[in-house]
Amino acid sequence: MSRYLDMVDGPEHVKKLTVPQLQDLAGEIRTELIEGLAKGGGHLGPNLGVVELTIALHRVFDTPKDKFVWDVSHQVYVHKLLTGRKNRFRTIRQTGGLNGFALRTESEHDSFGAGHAGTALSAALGMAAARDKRGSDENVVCIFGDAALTNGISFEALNNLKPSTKKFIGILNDNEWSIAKNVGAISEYLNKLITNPSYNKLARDFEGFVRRYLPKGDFALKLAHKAEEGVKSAITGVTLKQTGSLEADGRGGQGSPVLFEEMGLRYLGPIDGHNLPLLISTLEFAKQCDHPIVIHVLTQKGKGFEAALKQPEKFHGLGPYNAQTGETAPAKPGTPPMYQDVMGQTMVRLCEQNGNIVGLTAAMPSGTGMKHLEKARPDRYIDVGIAEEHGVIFAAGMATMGFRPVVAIYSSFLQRAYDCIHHDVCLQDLPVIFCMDRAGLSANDGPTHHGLFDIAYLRCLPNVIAMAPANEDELVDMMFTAAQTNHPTFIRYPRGTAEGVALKPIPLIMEIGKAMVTQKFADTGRTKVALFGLGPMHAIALKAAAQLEKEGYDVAVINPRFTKPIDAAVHEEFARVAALVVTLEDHTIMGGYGSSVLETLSEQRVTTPVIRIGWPDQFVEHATTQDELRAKYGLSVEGTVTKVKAHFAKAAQPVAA
Ligand SMILES: Cc1ncc(C[n+]2csc(CCOP(=O)(O)OP(=O)(O)O)c2C)c(N)n1
Repeated sequence: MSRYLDMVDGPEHVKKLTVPQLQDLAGEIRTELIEGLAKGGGHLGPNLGVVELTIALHRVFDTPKDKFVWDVSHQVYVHKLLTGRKNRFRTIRQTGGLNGFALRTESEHDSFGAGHAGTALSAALGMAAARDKRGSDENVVCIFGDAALTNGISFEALNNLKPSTKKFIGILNDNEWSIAKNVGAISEYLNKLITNPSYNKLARDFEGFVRRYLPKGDFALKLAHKAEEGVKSAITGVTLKQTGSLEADGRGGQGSPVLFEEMGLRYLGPIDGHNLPLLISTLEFAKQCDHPIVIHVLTQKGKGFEAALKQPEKFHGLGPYNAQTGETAPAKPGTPPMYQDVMGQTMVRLCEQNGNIVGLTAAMPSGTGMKHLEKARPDRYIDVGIAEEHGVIFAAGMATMGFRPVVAIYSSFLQRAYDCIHHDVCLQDLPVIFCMDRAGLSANDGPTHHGLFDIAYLRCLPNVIAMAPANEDELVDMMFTAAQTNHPTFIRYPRGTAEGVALKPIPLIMEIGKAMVTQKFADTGRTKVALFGLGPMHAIALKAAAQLEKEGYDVAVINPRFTKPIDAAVHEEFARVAALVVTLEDHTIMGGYGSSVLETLSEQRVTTPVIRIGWPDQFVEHATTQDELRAKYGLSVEGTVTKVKAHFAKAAQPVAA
């Protein structure tokens, strides 16, 4: 039997199906998500949670004229399936395939790209304001999660809503989870909102609207009443805890019980986000409202897949899994540990030795490895929510009181806290330690998640010490070293498995700014090439050296370890005797480590040519594996060897007359 999904090539086809047919479509989409992602992985749980919501959105609104703005946009897979991309769906997050997030260049139905949390409300508000100014009539619908509300930017947008527009539709997709369990007062507040009996009053309020606006008000009304039951059943599914009532306005006064209303948004909800007819009628209603409105929708992360329901954190985003059981393959014996786990386990060791160490994550306990600390030393572990700026300034505050906070944030997410690094940490020269995971590529996530800019954005800031370990043992050394510096200290390391070297029982405290010479010149009289391989590129430099030696070169390999301060003496020493210097970094070439080598050598009047190997001055696309992208852009053994040989081949050519 053919599927309704096969008939849907665009949102116009969603509009042709009856509600029961759409309910069947929801089931088909769930199957497609579960089966389609099994091979390559992806954000399964969040997408299973928004199936009915996305269908209802496309049933009621008309993209691309109407604009959907999704926060983070990791939950747009269903939207992709319904907007002409279903035939390419199984290529998602793979080389040449669909991107895992909303991407303006991928489809006219993706009105705003994202990957970082907390941007949707601002972007949508900007669109609504632009629409009002130009006098057009498209609807702007912003879909944001409960964890997006832990982010400051979301509140900046809400604060600015009233003066910005009269028409705006927000959908709060509340599933109680961030990647891990959502944290903080806002999440407790949302819980109170759900469990508070005053929602009945709100539902009655909705009733009045429905009577006034909808021709088939009776039908919608029945649904609204069902909503109340629906909410309760949804609540049982979502296992909400009763967190107290909201008799007043949540601030101790006797005004509106709902914060959103104070911000200028009419609040509707909570409603069951898996009840398709209810969602459709509520969105129809929202469409006709001539004032900003927010609909509080309760959904279940992982809905329809037992394994995902049981383990929402694991199924937020994962690699390949068994489509029947949800099982994932265990790591092959002998696989090196993940850098993130080495970092988390080292935190536990550091805390044992130093009573002032605390670990901080911005909603990423598993991704950063801080979960190890959470488990072993909950008293030393802090999750601030998706709040990178706050987290960095919070750490700065703790540092003024004698603590040594270790802030573990992915390189690309830390970009958001740049001013906090500058103004609150570096300017006051506070000893905050930053562990920057995903420094380098996050291949299948793509450009929103690649961490390719941190060396450049940090090396211009005074007081910074910045390092990059070549392997997991050096990561441990660097963390112990960082705990002894009295300055802002940054450690960048890549996503995924480490090199597989043994960890020394007692970590080495490194001399700040000192490189390590791994392989000296053999002084055989052959052409000398000095390879400076930073971080994970050190291993590539070593392999390239072996090949170049076979080709007749005399090759030295240096592990720079520090990008600030760089070891000027070692760079000068090797550059003076080499015929060619090659710098290798898992970072954009523009302003990165290689640039600092060029500056240093120029200052020392060393004129040896320098080839910089790194990522080009463009946003690098997503791909199935990091190795594919490294090969494509020449950050590989072959790429290095080819560039070196090409350099000398060109040098040997006679100069044209
Ligand atoms: C600035 C930033 N920090 C952290 C992340 C990592 N991250 C991706 S999704 C997510 C949780 C989102 O939760 P929510 O908005 O409630 O959506 P849900 O997945 O629950 O549907 C986090 C922390 C990010 N994308 N951007």
